[in-house]
Amino acid sequence: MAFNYISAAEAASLIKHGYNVGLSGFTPAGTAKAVTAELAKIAEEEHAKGNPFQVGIFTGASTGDSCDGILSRAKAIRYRAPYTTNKDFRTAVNHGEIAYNDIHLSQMAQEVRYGFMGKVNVAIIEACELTPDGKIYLTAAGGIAPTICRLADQIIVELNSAHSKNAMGLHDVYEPLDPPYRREIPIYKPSDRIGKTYIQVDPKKIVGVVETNWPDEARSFAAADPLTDKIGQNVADFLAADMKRGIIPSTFLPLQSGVGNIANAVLGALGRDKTIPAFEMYTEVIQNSVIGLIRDGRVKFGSACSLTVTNDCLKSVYDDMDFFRDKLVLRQSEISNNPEVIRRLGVISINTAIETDLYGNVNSTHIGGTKMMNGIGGSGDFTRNAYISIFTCPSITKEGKISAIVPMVSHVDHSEHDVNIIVTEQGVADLRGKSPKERAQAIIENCVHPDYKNILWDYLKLTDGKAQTPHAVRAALGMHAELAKSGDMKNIDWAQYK
Ligand code: 0RQ
Repeated sequence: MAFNYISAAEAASLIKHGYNVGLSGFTPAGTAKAVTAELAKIAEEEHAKGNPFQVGIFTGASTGDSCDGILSRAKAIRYRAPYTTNKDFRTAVNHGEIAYNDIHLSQMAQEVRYGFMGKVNVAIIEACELTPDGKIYLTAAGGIAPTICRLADQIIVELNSAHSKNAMGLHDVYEPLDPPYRREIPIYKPSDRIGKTYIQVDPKKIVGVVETNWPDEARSFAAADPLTDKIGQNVADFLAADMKRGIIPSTFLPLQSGVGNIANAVLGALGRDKTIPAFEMYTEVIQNSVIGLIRDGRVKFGSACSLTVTNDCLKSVYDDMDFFRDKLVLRQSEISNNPEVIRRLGVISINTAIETDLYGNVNSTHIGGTKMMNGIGGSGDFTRNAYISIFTCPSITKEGKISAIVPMVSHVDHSEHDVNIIVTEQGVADLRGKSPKERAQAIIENCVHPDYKNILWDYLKLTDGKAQTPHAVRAALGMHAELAKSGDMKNIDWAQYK
């Protein structure tokens, strides 16, 4: 079939106020970019005329500035799920301007299919190739693309020449059936392929093809510093010791690692530690560090939802596809983050906390209990189902005025029932097999910054010390209240709670 080649502005004009728009991509990788940038202009024009213009945006994870940034600045987003990292979007959410539904990334596609979020009117899919019979070849991410293609009334394809056609073959496209017909997802090792390399759509649904040359908007991360290096080394030493005592099999287990500077440092340390054998990744995001480890032979295989790498790094992968083809696969987020598969494979998860409490509850999303940072992302998918779930964070932040370890977290994303290990630059608290009181001791002794150790021991003295989970309920958020009052948690005086 001959497609209708149109400009990004023409494509954007097909999107009406009140529509729900589904986008390809996962993180800025593979996200459609050109049409949303034009959509922001339409929203601004309509707002200038006094007309309402807002849409719902459904994606795999976060996007780049061309979606969440530009659209939130244009006040064009009514509803958004499941995850974002954009600063302007965050400001808008925390001013109550956007309805943000922050959910586990593995659940996004199925919740759209189940109808929890309303209809998908338009899907915008970034592709490196499109065939006349409706085969769409994705670029650097799987996301929720097959689901939104199937459910949307109309599909717009952004054919982006900034992505090499060498991305063809990288993907494993598989959409599970919904209950009561769902079967097991037949992945028994990270490298198993169970689907097709493309999305098949009815070509008649493709209402426009927009040719672009727009590189991915993935940011690069800061180089490791002594603090992130120490956290990374603590994780590597812990895993090496667990393998030595037979808890982790000698062949090792697949790893999941979150995004960011700490995640990069952890992977760097694991790569350098030759007591850990070459390993596989069953993860959601592959960052630059993993590409380096694949080249070095330290990572044998990477299964992920996206290649969230710098553009130089992405080009180097596309240019060397003969080497990478049997070492990488990109899946949809409901497969890369699937609880059934994560538990079957025995994935070891490593994610970053904003704060943790004395009993092992973790806050990954809310500053001070109310302000959204990014969202839970995939951290819950992996933590709950991991063979060993690890959280890392610096023991203090903001020049020591904030302790990352507090009596009670101000918001819970991962509960004490799911969190196995906490790692700071101070050391490692192994919470496995421990009662809450034993966990509190391990966390204060091993992970808390020296400036806060006595403060937390003194908090425990306010409790009766006997209950299953000792708390002095009025004082439990006292360190947060002190931060709000004086700007420094260290100023807490527990006497006021006696
Ligand atoms: O503030 O930006 O002003 O410097 O939070 O903290 O230490 O730079 O760490 O960038 O790795 O982010 C948990 C937010 C950590 C992230 C979180 C302040 C701190 C700093 C950022 P500044 P860092 P990171 C994979 C899995 C949830 C989703 C997830 C995240 C800023 O890792 O969003 O895991 N995770 N997904 O100063 C006040 C505290 C604070 C604090 C840190 N206790 N109080 N501010 N900060 N702790 C990805 C996907 O799912 C796709």
